[in-house]
Amino acid sequence: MEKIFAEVGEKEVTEAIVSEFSKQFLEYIESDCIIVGGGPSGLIAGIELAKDGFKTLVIEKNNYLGGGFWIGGYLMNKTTLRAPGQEILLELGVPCEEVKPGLFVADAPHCISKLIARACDCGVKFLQLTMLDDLVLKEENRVSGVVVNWTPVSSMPKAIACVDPIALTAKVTIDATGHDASCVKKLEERGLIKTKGCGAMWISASEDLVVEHTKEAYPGLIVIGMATATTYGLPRMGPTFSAMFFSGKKGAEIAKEITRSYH
Ligand code: 48H
Repeated sequence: MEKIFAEVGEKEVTEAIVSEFSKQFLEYIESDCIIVGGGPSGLIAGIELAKDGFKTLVIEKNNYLGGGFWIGGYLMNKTTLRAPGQEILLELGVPCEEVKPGLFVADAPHCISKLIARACDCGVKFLQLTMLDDLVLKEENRVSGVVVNWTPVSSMPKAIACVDPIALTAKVTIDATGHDASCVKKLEERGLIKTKGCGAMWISASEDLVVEHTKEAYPGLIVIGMATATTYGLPRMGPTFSAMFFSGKKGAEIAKEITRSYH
């Protein structure tokens, strides 16, 4: 039989995966920025940082990237954006339709797949199935990275899963974990910050407030996206996503400043 595919076997395939993964993992033990959460806000922040040459790692607890952006609302996969969010879709090459003045609709799978592809093109690296377990807190209570474990470890009985997590360091960390605000909650557990919880839905107020409150919530930790609403008690916006984009972009600019002045 004439063979179509290259003469490569089991050993070489396993070797390729282990050596390339290890090489990247070693390189990213120390990053400029670690983004926890690979939803829309985290991906946009990653794009903005990586395209300007900042070494950026996204930690995502699920296998898939994209967070809550695969779907619009109520299991319907049309997403909405209020102007000027459509400008970002245009930059990404995602078609959208203006259904009412200032209200745009697009296919959610198209939006998220383009966002993921753009993040990869810009050089963002990812660790999937990796869960935030804790923060690295040093230098007089400054967040200096994250402590992570494989997601499956958290769903195994303690008796057989006594697996210690490991630390990854960064000049700046971004909490992009959506409603969970997982990084900020780790500070709250230690009495270092007090979260207010996400408020009720109020679309016209919510998105501006989320962008306005996107900031360094604690030295070394920036909060973006829905994690901002959870942290500061802001109203929710439901299935509309422009604030996730603009908050991600603002968070990236703050991260660049912090990284540049880091020593
Ligand atoms: C690793 C984690 C951990 C952890 C969570 O939920 P997301 O899509 O978050 P945003 O802020 O980028 O976008 C929010 C948007 O999707 C949304 O929910 C809106 C607009 N809601 C409005 C409303 O009214 O409800 O993505 C967060 C990502 C997910 O992929 C999680 O799996 C991941 O973070 N994540 N990753 N370690 N501890 N916690």
